[in-house]
Amino acid sequence: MAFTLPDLPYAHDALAALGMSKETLEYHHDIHHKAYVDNGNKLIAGTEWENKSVEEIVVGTYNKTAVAQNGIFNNASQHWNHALFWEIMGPGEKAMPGALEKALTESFGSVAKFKEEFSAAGAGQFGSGWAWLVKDADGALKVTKTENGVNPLCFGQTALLGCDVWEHSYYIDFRNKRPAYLSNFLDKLVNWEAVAARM
Ligand code: MN3
Repeated sequence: MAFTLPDLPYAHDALAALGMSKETLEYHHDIHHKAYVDNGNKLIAGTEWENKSVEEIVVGTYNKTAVAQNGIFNNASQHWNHALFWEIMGPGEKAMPGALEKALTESFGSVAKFKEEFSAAGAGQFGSGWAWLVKDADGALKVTKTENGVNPLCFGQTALLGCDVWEHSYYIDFRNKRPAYLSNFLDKLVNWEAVAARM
């Protein structure tokens, strides 16, 4: 089915005091994410993917060698990634639900250790990509990183949290300081209620 650009779940200036400016969200949501939606729609028109869900398209076109499938994958996957990214940030209360705190402590030793591991994954992704907190098929929580638009659906994992580490996500607000962007993301931007709801 045709992709649709979701509205941001908050105003464009709602995260400015937390380190993600109105200008970043105007470029990132209104221009970058919209381009993935528009290009994806052009590429799936008239193909076998036209009436499939975005999840089916991501899984079905991942790692295929045909150039046309690659283009569809990149745009579909980035559309899915960004829809998740907007959802797991927010301007409101940032308390972490107890169930999530317990799960992170069990898997990583502490919430602080989880944050360290997540930041290291994002900072260590060479070039464009994403850092993730995922739930594996066996229920274990893990930190991963992926290149370009690849996402956890490709590996049968449930994405609980994703952070865009493409330069367009942080260059306006943090210039080249990706580690500072990542720690700000974890400490100020993540809506942990939304992350817990994905468990
Ligand atoms: Mn992006």
